[in-house]
Amino acid sequence: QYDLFGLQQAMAKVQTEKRFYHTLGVQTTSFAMALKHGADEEKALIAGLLHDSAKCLSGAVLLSECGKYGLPISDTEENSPYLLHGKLGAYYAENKYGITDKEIQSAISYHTTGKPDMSLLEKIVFTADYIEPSRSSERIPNLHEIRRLAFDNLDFAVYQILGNTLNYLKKIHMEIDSTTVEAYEYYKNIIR
Ligand code: DGI
Ligand code: FE
Ligand code: FE
Ligand code: FE
Repeated sequence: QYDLFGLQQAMAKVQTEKRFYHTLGVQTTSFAMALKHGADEEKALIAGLLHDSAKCLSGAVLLSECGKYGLPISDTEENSPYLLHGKLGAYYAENKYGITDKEIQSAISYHTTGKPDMSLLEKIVFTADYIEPSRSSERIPNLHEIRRLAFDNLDFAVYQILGNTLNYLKKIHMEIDSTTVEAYEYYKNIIR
């Protein structure tokens, strides 16, 4: 149904080598997680492959592209334009790469901040992005545990990732998107 090889070649063209390597890792990890959790593995594969299609753009270009296509830009996104690469990536998935599926688009759109009550596909892409093989346990001390949780207790994995992310952002004094906080609070409340 999807032209996997064509889409891979398209990503290789718009990404650095390192980013493309990460992309292939997220693609395969999303696929494996879909098999484990009973999600549509084809959708997981395509969402993983396209999730960072707008990642290799400068902040200025992200802002101008979102402006051009009428995508909403929050104050936090204005201050940290890289947050827009999910939303713009979802737009590109539909309009550059012909992916009309709304579930795939949404998984791409929310892969950076997460959100409360994510769909299974959204949780898979959000988590696969964090645990794919090229992520380093030197930078993420509990990576091994999260990799196991990704297959055994997905909601708990999502909770751990959001907790790590918030701690990291606080440590480096970055502005935190309200969606990231809402997602964390939501998963904190449902894991027990
Ligand atoms: O694009 P990737 O690097 O593969 O991964 P990603 O899209 O999940 O982006 C990860 C970065 O996003 C990481 O440095 C943390 C950051 N991030 C997540 N939530 C927020 C955030 N940055 C800001 N400023 N605010 C947030 O709420
Ligand atoms: Fe990303
Ligand atoms: Fe992520
Ligand atoms: Fe990514």
